[in-house]
Amino acid sequence: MELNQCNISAISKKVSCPSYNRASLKSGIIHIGVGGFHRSHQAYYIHKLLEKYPGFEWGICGVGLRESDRTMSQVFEKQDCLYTLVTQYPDGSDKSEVIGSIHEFLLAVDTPELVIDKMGHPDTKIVSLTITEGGYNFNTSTGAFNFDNPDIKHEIAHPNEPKTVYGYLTAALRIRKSNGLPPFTILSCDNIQHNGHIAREMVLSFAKKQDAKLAEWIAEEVSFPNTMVDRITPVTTPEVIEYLKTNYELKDEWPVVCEPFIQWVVEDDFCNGRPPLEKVGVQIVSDVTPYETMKIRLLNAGHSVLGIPGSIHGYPTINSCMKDPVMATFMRKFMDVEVTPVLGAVEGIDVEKYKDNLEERFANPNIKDSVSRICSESSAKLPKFLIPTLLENLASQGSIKYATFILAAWCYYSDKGINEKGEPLEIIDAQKEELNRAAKNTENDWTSFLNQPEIFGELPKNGRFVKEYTSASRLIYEERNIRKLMSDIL
Ligand code: CS2
Repeated sequence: MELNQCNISAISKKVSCPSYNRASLKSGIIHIGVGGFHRSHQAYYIHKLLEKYPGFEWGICGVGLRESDRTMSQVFEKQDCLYTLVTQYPDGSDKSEVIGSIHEFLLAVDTPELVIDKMGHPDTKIVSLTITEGGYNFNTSTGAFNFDNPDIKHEIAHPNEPKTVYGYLTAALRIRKSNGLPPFTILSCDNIQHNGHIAREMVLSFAKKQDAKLAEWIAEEVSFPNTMVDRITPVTTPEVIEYLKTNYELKDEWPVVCEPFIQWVVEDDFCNGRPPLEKVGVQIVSDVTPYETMKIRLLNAGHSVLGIPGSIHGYPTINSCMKDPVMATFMRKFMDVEVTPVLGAVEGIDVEKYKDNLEERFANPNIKDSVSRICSESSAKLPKFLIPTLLENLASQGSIKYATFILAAWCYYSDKGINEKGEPLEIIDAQKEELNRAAKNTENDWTSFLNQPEIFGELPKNGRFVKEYTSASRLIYEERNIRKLMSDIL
């Protein structure tokens, strides 16, 4: 049975399907960057609202900005934007549901004017984003907007020919302003600290160059709430597609798998209304900072602390790393000894329980989150997720051995490109070449990898760190047994 709107009533009853009328949905939300995560998280919350409240009619119009979004567009075309979300429980059971909250999808490279019209339409109240760190177009070392990007240059000169998220947002806001419409909220759902502030800063830097009057209006009228998002969503594998076929006779070309845990913490700052998200478990708060710091430094850094040495040893997934008591204990010690002391208390959260819960989530045997996904874009992740913890421990004379070992292991990972079993590593990183170049000379100069100021900043000037790093690096290269070294550190 192919998944599409016509076939909904014929789909196996074991799979729940939308009970609401999708035809009457209006695109209250335009979402840019429809990947697995958006579909397991925000689209799921909106689906829940649509199920619960028949009068609620906000659908999501998905937008893909890049040529690489074409596959999603083609799949959605066939499937009427429907997809199956498979939640995998630790006990091996799962729940499969067809999600219907995304009701249209536009591929901007094919129909740029449709995307602008949609965003400029009175029904649009929110434009949300999961465009990854790279999509924000800031210089990682200075944090400033990157005006050297050729697409940005083009958009500044030709405001009616948008290419990036900035061109689209300003083109649509310009229309709204001149039509006397209220703006939309720009809702960043990326894993970046202060994601709303960053989105605001970047949009304003761009708009000021393009149209100063518009920039003023945006500064006054548009809200950019900060949000913290959380749900582990591994890359969809062919096995999942097969699983749906065999178990439910359902043909879905691009389902999504996720863990049962879900969290969304959002600041209550919406300039043009918002869905009653709190009714489906979203935490609406006045300041998201403590939640995001905790999440990024424990969950995301914890993931890297498993994923980097795990890759080197030859474990394929995070749950396989967690099965190894050496890796699991190393990760917990990192959280207890290095993160917790500098994190301090988080209001309303029992940090010990949060960490226990993380261990269970990471160990979920059915999630099979690949180490390559976790290690992807480490050059953007580690400076935000791990290095701040290290710097704070250096300042307070705290422990640095776990975090430092991970940085030295990352050098080895970037240098060798194979694991200790001799198998090739799948390295996904925009800085892959630079990382490899910096790492290559390690055996002549133990700290050569640290000569990347945009990643390590002032860290290489700290004698205590350099000493610890040098000894970790030497051991990793000379002994070639990452697991044994980790066990020695415990
Ligand atoms: C992972 C995240 O890629 C990573 O660094 O840690 O994708 C993680 O799975 C999510 O943030 C969980 O919410």
